[in-house]
Amino acid sequence: MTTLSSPAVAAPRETGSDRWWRTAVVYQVYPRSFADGDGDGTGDLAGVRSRLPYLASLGVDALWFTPWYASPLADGGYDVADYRAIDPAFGTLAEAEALIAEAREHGIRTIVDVVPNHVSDQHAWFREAVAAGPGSLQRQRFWFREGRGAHGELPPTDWPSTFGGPAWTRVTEPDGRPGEWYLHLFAPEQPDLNWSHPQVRREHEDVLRFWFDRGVAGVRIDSATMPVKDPALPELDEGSTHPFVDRDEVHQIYCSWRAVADSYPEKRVLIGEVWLDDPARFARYLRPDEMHSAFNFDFMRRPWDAEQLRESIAETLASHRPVLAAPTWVLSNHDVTRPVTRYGREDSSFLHARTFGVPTDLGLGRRRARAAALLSAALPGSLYIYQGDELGLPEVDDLPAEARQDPVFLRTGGADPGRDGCRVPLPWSESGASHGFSVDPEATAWLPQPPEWAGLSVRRQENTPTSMLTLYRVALELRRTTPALIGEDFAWLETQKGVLGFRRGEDFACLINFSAEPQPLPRAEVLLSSGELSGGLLPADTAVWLRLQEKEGH
Ligand code: ISL
Repeated sequence: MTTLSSPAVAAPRETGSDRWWRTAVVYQVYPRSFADGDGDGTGDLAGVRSRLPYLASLGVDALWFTPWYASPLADGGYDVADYRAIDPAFGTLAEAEALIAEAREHGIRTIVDVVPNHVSDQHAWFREAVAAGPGSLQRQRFWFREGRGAHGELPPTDWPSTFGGPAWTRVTEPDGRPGEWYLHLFAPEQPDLNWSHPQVRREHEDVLRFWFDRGVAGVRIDSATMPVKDPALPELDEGSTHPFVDRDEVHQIYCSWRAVADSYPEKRVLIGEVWLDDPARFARYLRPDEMHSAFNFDFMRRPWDAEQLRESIAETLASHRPVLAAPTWVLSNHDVTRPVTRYGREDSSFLHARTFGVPTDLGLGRRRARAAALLSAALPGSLYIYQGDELGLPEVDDLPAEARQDPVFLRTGGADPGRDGCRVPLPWSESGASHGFSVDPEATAWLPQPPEWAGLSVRRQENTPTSMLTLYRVALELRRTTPALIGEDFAWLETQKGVLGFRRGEDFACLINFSAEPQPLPRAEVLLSSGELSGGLLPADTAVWLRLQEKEGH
C-alpha cells in the first residue's frame, strides 16, 4: 500500500498571466516538418495556421518554433541569414504576424528561437567580413585569426566542431590567396559571433524587440552556454575554465535580455537551451534577473529506471528551489532520438551516441513512452512536447543516405546518423503521397515517411480511445482542470521497489511501475492510466493518475 513519505513542499501558486510559463504546456514546432500548406512537400506557416484547431484541441498553451527566418538551411534554419525575414520556403513576415495573432485567438502564445552563438555564412555581416579582408572592422564581429604553421596552414586551435571536423575554416581572401581562419563551433556555414563587440549585443537586443513587438511571448535561446569565448583562445585542456562553455561573462547577455523582456507590459519570457551536467551551474542561468526557465536535459537523458528518474526529479526540484525557478520537463526535441525508440532499447539513455542498427522493441518503447508522458505531465513546472511525440512517432532510422540533410550525418561521413530521423514530416491522414502532410495529395514530403505511418496519423488516432493522441489530449485536459496539477505542491510517496510515486496537492497521485511485475495500487479513483489496469494492479511500464480518497500516513 502506498503511503506518504514526506510533507508536501509548500510552493506559491503562480497562475497569473505574467506567470503563465511556470505551468505551461509548450509544443515544439519544427516548421519544415509540421504541415505543408502550399504543396511543395516542405512544411510552412500556412500549414501551421491550418492546423491551429488541432493544436488548440490538443490543449497546448504555447508554440515554440525552431528558426523560421531567412536561411540557407545548412542546419535546418539554425544558420540565420536574416532575423527580420521569414524564409521563403516557410512563408512571409505578414504570415508570421497573422499566425502569432491567430494562435493567440486560440489562447496559444508564440515563442521564437534566437541563436546568439552564430549566424549563417550568408548573413550580411559575414559576407561583409569576408569581403573586407584581414584587419577590417567588419571581421571583428566574428572570430577571424591567422593560422598556425609556417604558412598559416593550420587552424588557430585544435578545437573540434560539435558536428565533426575542426571548428575553424580558412577563407580565401579578396586577392584570391588563402587567408585567415574563422571559428565555427558548429558547421562551417555557422560562423561564431564575437560577443565582446557592442554591435553584436545591440543587434540581438533589437532582434528581440522586433519579435516582441509582433506579439511573440518569449524566446528559446539556442546553445545558450556557448556565445562567450576566452579571447586568449586556449586549447581545451589548458587553463582552469572551459574556453567557451558556461563562461561567467555569458550571464551578462541574459541579464540585458531580461531587461528587454521585462520592459513589456506583458512580460516576455526567456527559455534557455542549457546543456550542463552541474545542477548548480545550470541554476545560475535561472536567477531572478536572467532566464525564466531552461530545458531540463538531465531528465531527458536518464534511462527508463525508477531510481534514475527519482534522482533526476529530486535534483531538479532542489536546484530550482533556491532561485525560485519553475522546472521544465522535456522528453525529446528535434536533436534527439524519439522516446518511443529510445525507451525500446536496452540503453534507453542513448542520445548523442547515435549508431545504426540498435535492436529496438517499439512495442515496449511505446508502452514506456505513454507512461513517460503521464509522468512528465504530472510533475510541477512546465512541460515540453516535441511535435509528433503526441502521435507516438518512432525515430526513422532507415532513411536513405541521399535523403539525409543533417550536417551531423554529412560531416561525420555518415558514421553518425544525425538528427533527420526525428524530423520526418508528420502524418495527418491515411491518404496521399505524404499521409496528409501536404495539401497536395501528389506531393511527397521532403524526408520520406515510412508507409506504416498511415496507422499513426492524426486522423487514425483522433477518435481512437486507446491512441497516444487521445492519451495526450485527456492528460492535458486533466492537467488544466485539476487544481492540484496547477499548483506547485509536490511530495514523494513511499512505494514498492521499482515503482515511482508522488502526490500533488492533497488528493492527486501519479504512480509509475518500472518493475517487471504488476504492482498493487492504493484505494483510489483512477483518473487516467497509460495502459490497461487489470485486477486492481499496475502493470509493468505503466503509469496511472489517481484521485486519493483517503489520506494515509499523516
Ligand atoms: O544535437 C547535437 C549534436 O548532434 C547537440 O550537440 C546540439 O548541437 C546542441 O544541443 C545545440 O543544439 C542547438 O544548436 C545547434 C542546432 O543544430 C540544434 O538543432 C540546436 O538545438 C546549432 O545551432
